Amino acid sequence: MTSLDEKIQELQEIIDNAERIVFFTGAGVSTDSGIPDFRSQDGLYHMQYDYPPETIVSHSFFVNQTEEFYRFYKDKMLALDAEPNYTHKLMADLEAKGKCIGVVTQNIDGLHQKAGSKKVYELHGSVLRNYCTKCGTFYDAKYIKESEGIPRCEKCGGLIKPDVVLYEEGLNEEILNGALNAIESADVLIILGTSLVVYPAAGLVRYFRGDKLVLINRDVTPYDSNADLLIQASFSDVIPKLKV
Ligand code: CNA
Repeated sequence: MTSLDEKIQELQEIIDNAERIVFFTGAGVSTDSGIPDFRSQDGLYHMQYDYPPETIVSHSFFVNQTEEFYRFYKDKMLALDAEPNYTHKLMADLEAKGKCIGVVTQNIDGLHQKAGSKKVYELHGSVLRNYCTKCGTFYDAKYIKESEGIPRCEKCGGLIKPDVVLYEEGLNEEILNGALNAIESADVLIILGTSLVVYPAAGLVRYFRGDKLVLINRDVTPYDSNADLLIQASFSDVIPKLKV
């Protein structure tokens, strides 16, 4: 049985020898920044609401129960004070060093960019961008957070919608293609902090054709047996030990 230290050493060697790393991330990379994920023990699925989170962050719920949607969304998904942690920073540092060619993320919190990552493919959009559904006027996340009840456009009174891909909505094709190209041209794919059960996003990892598939996650995922290196641990026990 390989110890955690040996696995971290192996990961360090993979990173040192890599030329085109792509990271594929999920909500787990932001839990150390204080943003709850969906499926962990402390995640949003284990908290008690009138509806499951999956139902609330769906297109039909947004349309039919807009006030309830925004109550949950502002309370649980808009963490404007959150700061990037060591996991976001590792990816940004590897990009600055020319070793990372992109971060494909399911996250909507903007923390990869805040950490300094430039090539970020946000499969599910971002809470930082919001648009009036009538006239298209842009609003920042602070405007949404500070609005009373349902946020409305100052210009035309239209309903404002976050630029976030809700359940039942399709992914942006340009972003999807960019993410696919990055994954296909990577020599190392490092998957972090995702349960890999939300499709079509999770299916993208199947397009990897490179040398090493690394999976770091606290809980089991359906892709564990595909990994060349599987590290089942908390990021706090792994990432700070790596050198860029
Ligand atoms: P998920 O299904 O909640 O899975 C998260 C995974 O991360 C779990 O398997 C955990 O084991 C693992 N994990 C959590 N914390 C740690 C840690 N500290 N160390 C190691 N592993 C950890 O989340 P997914 O991203 O897979 O699900 C996709 C959804 C969640 C996307 O549509 C996101 O938009 C959505 N989401 C995003 C955010 C965000 O942007 N920060 C927050 C909550 C939900």
